[in-house]
Amino acid sequence: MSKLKALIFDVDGTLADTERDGHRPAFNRAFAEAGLDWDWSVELYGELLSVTGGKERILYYIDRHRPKLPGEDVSEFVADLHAAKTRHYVRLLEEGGIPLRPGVKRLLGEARDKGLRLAIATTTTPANVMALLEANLPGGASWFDAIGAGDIVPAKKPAPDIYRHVLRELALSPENCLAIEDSAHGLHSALGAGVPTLVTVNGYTADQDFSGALLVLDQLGEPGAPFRVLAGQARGAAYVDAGLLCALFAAG
Ligand code: XBP
Ligand code: MG
Repeated sequence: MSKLKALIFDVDGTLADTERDGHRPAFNRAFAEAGLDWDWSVELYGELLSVTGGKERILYYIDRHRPKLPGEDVSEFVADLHAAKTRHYVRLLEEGGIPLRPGVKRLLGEARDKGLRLAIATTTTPANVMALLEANLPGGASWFDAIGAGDIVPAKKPAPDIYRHVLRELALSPENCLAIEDSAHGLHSALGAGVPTLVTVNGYTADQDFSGALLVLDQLGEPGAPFRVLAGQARGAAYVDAGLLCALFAAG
């Protein structure tokens, strides 16, 4: 395998566990604000997460659960609802509601110290990325050479578009990069662009199929708080650091 030059991080579920207690309540607050009696439970949201993109997820919900919606222009209705949801979500992040997952801040710092470039490839709305970083890593957005997010590409994950976009922004080949993802959609998107991928699962994705991943863990881990290996070889490591990632690459 080639030399590792950059780490490309997914956001939701990877940098932070944002879906259950972040995006989901933000959607529900937007629905209530619009006078809708829609309420996405933790369980229903797990079903809806099969669709990436908040606007696409609302459309899927309408199609599957609320087909009798008044015949107004649904796309405009959904766009307005999603904009309200994003306002609620950003506010929730600004209130410090969602911390970074274990090991994320440490790994970002180590990667920079080791001269690895950093990037983000996510389906979520750009404002959400900036709010999450600012709340947890003030000024941290400048650590990333490329931030590919939301509607910047025509097709969202599992399509490879967002990873291909970030690779172009980095001017790097996929084999010089490592993606860090949380979901099967994210893994397929990265692999579709030829980017080797490490997966850290979460409550919504633990049972998904991660065939093709370099390594599947329950989290990145911290010194004294080891990860659990779910698939692949961790070479005796107890937490993910830049050294392990470079060793995984060197092993080929
Ligand atoms: C996860 C998504 C996003 C979020 C909601 O993105 O699919 O749609 O669930 O954010 P990723 P928006 O795992 O690629 O970070 O409502 O802004 O889409
Ligand atoms: Mg994700």
